[in-house]
Amino acid sequence: MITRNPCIANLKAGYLFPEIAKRRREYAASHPDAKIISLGVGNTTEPILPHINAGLTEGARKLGTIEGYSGYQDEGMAALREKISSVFYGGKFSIDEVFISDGAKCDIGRLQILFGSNAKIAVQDPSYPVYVDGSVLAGAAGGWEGTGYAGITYLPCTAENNFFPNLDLIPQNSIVYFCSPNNPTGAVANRAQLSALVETSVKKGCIIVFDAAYSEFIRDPSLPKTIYEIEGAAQCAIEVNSFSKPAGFTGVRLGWSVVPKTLKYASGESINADWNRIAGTIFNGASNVAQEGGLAALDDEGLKEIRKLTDFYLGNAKLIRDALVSLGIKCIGGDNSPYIWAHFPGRDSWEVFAEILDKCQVVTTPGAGFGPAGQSFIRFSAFGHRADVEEACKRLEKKL
Ligand code: PL4
Repeated sequence: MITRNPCIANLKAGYLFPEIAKRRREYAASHPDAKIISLGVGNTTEPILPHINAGLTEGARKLGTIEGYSGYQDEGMAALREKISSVFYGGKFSIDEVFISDGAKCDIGRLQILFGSNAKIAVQDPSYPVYVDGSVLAGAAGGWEGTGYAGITYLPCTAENNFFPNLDLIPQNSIVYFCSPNNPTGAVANRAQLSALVETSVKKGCIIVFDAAYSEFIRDPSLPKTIYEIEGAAQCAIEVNSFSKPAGFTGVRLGWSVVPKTLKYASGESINADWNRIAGTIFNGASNVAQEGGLAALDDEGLKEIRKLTDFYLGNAKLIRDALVSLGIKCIGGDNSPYIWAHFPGRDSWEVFAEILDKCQVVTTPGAGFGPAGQSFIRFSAFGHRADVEEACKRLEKKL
């Protein structure tokens, strides 16, 4: 018989989001009359807006015609790669530095294969669980050690440091996962902070994996929407991004990664060339239909729809944050991000999760699920229908 992959055995718990779904199901089973509202998983709820949807429909129609049919498009449509470079990066990157993906999470997994089991990892704590769990699966954990993984350095992001980590903790020659606007805290790093991150990474020989999946929620014009607004970033950063949240493509599946040709290993070899090799070997490209939708999302009309959709979710975020603040609960996030990070000092976050579910029939996400520094926090997601969010806020105000 084959033996179990020890990397899987190294995982310390199940994946967070299925665990939330399981607890919701268990609660529903024992409370059949409860009208449960989810402010838990960050899953989009609103229909794709008409212009972008027409792009998807047109993509499907074209596939049924001899002149419009297309098959494999491994690295993605050239037109979409060009459009991404021009819309998000001022045309700074050539199309062979922009790789179309089936979503940011999928590319993060492939990046973990790229960097392999010898990589030293640094993550913001708390952070999107895929950075740690995926690294463990790729063998980068280096074994289990007490409350953490040897080989993975947690960078605490707490109220005391304004949710921006102490960069001195970043190990030399490591892969640094950094997410801004942040999931789960909702904090957005400012220009000075990102400049310090880039400077530190260059000095220490690190590569930043910058997750900008929520960049379209930024409303404060002084806040960088991409790491490449920072000088020197093309020497030390890969950026992953996604159409999931801004265009409602969580189910459609479309994203991209930027891997500049200026990125090098210690040996001087090209990271871009290796990424091309990985992508070409274990990925067969994003759906052509999704890519046509992505093209529509990035023209003038599509960008207006992205603004409208993200404004809608930010409206939800304001309602949730106002409701929590009215209860005297300290919160951050929700202004340039769809997540609100609420503090329940001295409390266990799974216990608070259970209390909110029990008293309000509202599903949230316990902060401890995102890392040790998430203890005593709850993440509220602003993805939901407006009527559900309003009802959830009423229940929180009345019953919490
Ligand atoms: C539940 C920082 C959500 N099943 O859709 P993708 O793959 O382009 O993007 C996923 C993603 C990437 N980067 C960040 C994210 O927060 C997310 C989505 N996170 C959440 O509630 O934290 C959805 C989670 C989904 C999952 O496991 O990703």
